[in-house]
Amino acid sequence: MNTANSQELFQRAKELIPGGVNSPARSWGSVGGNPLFISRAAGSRIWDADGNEFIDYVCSWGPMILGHAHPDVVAAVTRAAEKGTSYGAPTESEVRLAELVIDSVPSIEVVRFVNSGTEATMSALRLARAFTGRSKIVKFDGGYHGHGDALLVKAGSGLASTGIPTSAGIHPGLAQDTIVLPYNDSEALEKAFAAHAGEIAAVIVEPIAGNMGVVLPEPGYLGALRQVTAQDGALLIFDEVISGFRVGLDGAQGIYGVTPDLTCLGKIVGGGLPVGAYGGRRDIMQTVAPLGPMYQAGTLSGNPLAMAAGVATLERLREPGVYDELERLGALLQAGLRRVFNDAEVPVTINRVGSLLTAFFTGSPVKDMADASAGDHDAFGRWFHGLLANGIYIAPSDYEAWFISTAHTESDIQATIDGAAEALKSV
Ligand code: KE4
Repeated sequence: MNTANSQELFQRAKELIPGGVNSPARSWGSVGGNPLFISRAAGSRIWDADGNEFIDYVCSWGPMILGHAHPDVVAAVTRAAEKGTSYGAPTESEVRLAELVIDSVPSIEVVRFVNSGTEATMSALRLARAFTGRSKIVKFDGGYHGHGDALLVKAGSGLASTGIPTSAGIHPGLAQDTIVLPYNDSEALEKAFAAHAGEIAAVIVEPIAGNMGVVLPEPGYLGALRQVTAQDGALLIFDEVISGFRVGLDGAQGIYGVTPDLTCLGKIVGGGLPVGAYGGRRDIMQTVAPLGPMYQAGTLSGNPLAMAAGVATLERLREPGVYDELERLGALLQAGLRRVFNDAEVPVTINRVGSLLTAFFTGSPVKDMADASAGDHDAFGRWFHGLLANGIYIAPSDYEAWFISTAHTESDIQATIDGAAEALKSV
């Protein structure tokens, strides 16, 4: 595969931008080689700077659930841009997107828009500390909630794949107030709350983990989180930046029937433009400035172009049958991959919820970060490059997810299964 233009661009980028990338998750450090530079995308396809075409399962790490350059989204953003790109004042589009979010997400009565998932989780934690007057927080090993200081402790996603689970530069005072527990371990949770009764402001959890690879909550686990936090007076925060609008209009909280006190959103809610959101119980959100003492602000929060992309995306997701089709395609892909791994006699565990999945190179169940870490990452790296050679583009880490869009077709899925079988020959 000719990648000369990507290589030349990467050489230039490395001189100007740390590691040549604006997010370490895009570096190919854990799989080897240099990242491809993408020049355009449409539907389920992306093209790199050398014109190589791929079926895309990164989908911008989740936002592109309608596929790339969806005509309705492009038209909405274009119309918005022709009226100016930012005013720094409230607009109707923010009201419209807030109505769509509040109508869909069970826990959200009031919502504040920000510019990223990181801003959403940072703000939600600050809000939890302001509302409860408490300092400690609980997160889970392998959980990734963006790069807010308090949360870069034993985090997943790019930290796991680059082997720096806890970032340098985190003030010790912050890190010591962050309690990290194993995911899917109710006993460890109960012990932590017994040891820190009345001290914990919030538990923040990915209700479907997506940053240790996709890991599902064990039956009853989310309910246990809800019960323990409610009993102690701590807030429960669902970080649905990945799962929000991905696994259904009502997210993981809708699937599992557990309602948190606050929910963080990102990715899909902005339709590919920079939007994050945090929201929840009205009494808690009254603490947020200008109503209350918890301050959070942003020049481009509620940006009209980003709002237009989010509104256009959510309006299409509300159409009948969208999530049934995503489930159908996800099930086809999971079954096909299981078949080709079995035929190749390569152990695999594929965790999936709807159009969100990860293939782990292990024959054992993957229920937490320890299980995910035990996978054969070198074999994954070889498979990653084999997939690329067969026109399939997935995240350069098995601590990430595959994302399927409504633009993916059954023939895309079949081509992916065939390509995966071919790529397994080089594993
Ligand atoms: P952003 O700040 O990247 O918009 O969102 C942070 C975030 C928060 N919560 C969850 C559950 C997330 O998955 C993320 C970001 N996800 C990563 C990939 N797993 C984004 C890719 C990247 O960091 O470049």
